[in-house]
Amino acid sequence: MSLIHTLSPELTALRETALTVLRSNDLGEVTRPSPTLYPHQWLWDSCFIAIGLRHVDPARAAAEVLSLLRGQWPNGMIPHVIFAETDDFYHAGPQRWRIDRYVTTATGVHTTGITQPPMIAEAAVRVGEMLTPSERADFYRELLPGLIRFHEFLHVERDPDDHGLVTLVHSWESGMDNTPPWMEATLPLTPRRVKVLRRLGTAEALDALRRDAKEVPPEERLTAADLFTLYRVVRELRRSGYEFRRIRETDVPLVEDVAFNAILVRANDHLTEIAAEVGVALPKRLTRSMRRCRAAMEQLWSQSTYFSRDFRTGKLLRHETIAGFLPLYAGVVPEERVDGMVKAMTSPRYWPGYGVASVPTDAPAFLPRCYWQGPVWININWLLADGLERYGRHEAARELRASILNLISSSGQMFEYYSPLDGSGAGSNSFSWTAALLVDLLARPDLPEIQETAARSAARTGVPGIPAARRATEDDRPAGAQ
Ligand code: 2M8
Repeated sequence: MSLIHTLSPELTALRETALTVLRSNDLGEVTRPSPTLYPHQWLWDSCFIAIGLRHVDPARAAAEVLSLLRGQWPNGMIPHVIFAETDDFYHAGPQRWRIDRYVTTATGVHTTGITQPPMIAEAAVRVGEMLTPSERADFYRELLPGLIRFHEFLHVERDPDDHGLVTLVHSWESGMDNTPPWMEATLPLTPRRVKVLRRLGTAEALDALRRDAKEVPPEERLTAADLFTLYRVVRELRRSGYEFRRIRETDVPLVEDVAFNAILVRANDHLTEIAAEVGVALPKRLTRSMRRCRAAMEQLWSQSTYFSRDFRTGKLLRHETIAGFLPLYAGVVPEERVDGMVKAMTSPRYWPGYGVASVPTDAPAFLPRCYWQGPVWININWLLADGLERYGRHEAARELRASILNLISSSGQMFEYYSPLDGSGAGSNSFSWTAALLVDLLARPDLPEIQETAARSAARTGVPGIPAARRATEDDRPAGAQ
């Protein structure tokens, strides 16, 4: 498919690298996140992948989105992973979940027993933009019944007390597996043998038992102690038959996750748009839940940011993370808060020069190359840029996209995540959503302005993509920050 702008030779080569990654991870009608670490289909990965693929092959992108329905559960849940048949090396494969004891999925495929951020409606609308009106109507009609059931599942099964907010039962549902609020919420479930090893200061011994750190150094992943705790949560979920009313009787962490709910609010808007376009009326109960969810986001605000909340205690989990900015993407932030949030996001605490970090650089948990404990993730930065734009902060959005462009082009490779301090790549390489969202960035109509901003920042500072706001607030660092 042709691009709006002619790319420079460097960007043409970078785009080709991205397309090669997408091709090599293509399993037919689904795309795996990466060749070794993630050999199956993940829910939100497929959505971000479709957002990139739409520029190359819109029909294939639509198929990527629709393929998620293969795994739908009878209760409407769309699972976080649909397992490919061939693999047996993924560290949390079908044997951990044993879902066949409890359900039969839409097409009999094996899946996990949890879900992931509901990016499907967003992906559908973005893919829809690239289809002809009649292709789009067909695509929407095929997707809609399953998508409605998924949103109903979230609002009913996962909000049984009518709080308005949806509750997650595993940090893997948040997609941000080891961010500090989730690790705090999960700590009480630490298995006894892990506690003993921790006490003895020998928890690293567990690294020998983990399968996820064969391709990626363990220090770039969550700790073995955290990983084995997450496996224990899976065991508890399995024993509860994956039913929320039973899960809530256990000590499984239950979190009203701010990022997930923000994505859901936006997805609800998209769902409404999709249904209207094909003349389908959404169930009344669902539209009521959608309104309540949007309004309930306000309960997550405190002083200067939004936090996730513990479902059982009703207490906010007061760890600042990038998730606190996603209400901008949802469009639920009152205008008087926006400048403060943008200032925080573009300050060196979050944005020391290479995109917005997942955890602020002065937080005790911050580790620049460790998974969701500090690195820059391209998908969340994509959501943030979109949120900035929604609020008319076009310059900040452009700076952010320029920074991401510089970040990916400086390594020339599609890493899973990058250090916010020096831009070095970490985690898995040949990572699909990095590739797909780069393709999306390069297809933007405002690419020339983004490139100009990127070139200016790099030339002026020597550091790719330092935002204007940072220069203005160089002295803003909180006392005690490094
Ligand atoms: C990571 O999570 C999986 C478990 O779901 C894992 O570590 O094995 C997360 O980064 C998640 O957000 C992502 O969807 C998944 C696949 O890329 O990997």
